Amino acid sequence: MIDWVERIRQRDLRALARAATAIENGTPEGLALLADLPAGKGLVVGITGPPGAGKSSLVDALTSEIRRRGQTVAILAIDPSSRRTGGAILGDRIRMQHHHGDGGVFIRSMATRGAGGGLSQAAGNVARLLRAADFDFVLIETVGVGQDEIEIAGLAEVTVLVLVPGMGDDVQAIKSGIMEIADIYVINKADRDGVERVERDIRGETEAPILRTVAIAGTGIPELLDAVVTTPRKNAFAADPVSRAVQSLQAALRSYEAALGLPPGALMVVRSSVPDGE
Ligand SMILES: Nc1nc2c(ncn2[C@@H]2O[C@H](COP(=O)(O)OP(=O)(O)OP(=O)(O)O)[C@@H](O)[C@H]2O)c(=O)[nH]1
Ligand SMILES: [Mg+2]
Repeated sequence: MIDWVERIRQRDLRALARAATAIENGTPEGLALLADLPAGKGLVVGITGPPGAGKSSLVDALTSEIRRRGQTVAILAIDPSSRRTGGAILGDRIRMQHHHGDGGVFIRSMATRGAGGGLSQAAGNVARLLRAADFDFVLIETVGVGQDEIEIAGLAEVTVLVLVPGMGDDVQAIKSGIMEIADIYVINKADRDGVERVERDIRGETEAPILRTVAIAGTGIPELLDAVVTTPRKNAFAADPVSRAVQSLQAALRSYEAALGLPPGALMVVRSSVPDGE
């Protein structure tokens, strides 16, 4: 396992893939590994927004720009389980394929599990793994449905909300939820009609930067990456952890959520140092 930590820190892509599976499945090896991982220093960026807004296309374009700048990136694409059969993950994989074979890019897809999305536990732990691997960036794509986008904001240090022209009243509809958690707004598909309208709607709700992109043409991507790196980081990964020995992680999380009214941020599973039998 020590050996694994070293390989992960060196961004050995095969070791990373195996470790991610172990962590996702919550195997004893996976949990033990989590306890041994360093924090890392890469910037964790959440990319969220409604289905089909162009999140994967943006992640793809950002990846190309990051590589152009000589930096490395890990991508975590998260899909609510209910959408998995829709082939979205497969679609993401195919789109990203031209980064395949590039040692500076690691791509991982996962479905959320369990009640309440389950995003925070498995995805949070895999995000920790990717961060420990010392990529310059960890990009996390999640679909803006239900609770997941709120949880992504707890996990990411910078959250990008992707919207598109023609959303009209939809901006009002999502206002109460995701609008509040965004550090940067992107109006993607800016090649379409209705950009001004949606920008006006957003402008009324926030002081955060609003950028326009055409992900499939690479337009606005350098500017978006500049905005991402200059946005003050939220301390999701640096925050003092609340720690407690528990019998059941799930039950403890529920009680924290109920008590604090907040979704959990990055989860750190620490191995018990109490010898067996005590
Ligand atoms: N015209 C136009 N089409 C775009 C742009 N960006 C993405 N698309 C197209 O929009 C569709 C959806 O793009 P994706 O990147 O898969 O969107 P997504 O938000 O990841 O979708 P889900 O993960 O399924 O929610 C694809 O057909 C893209 O080619 C853009 O800037 N302009
Ligand atoms: Mg996608």
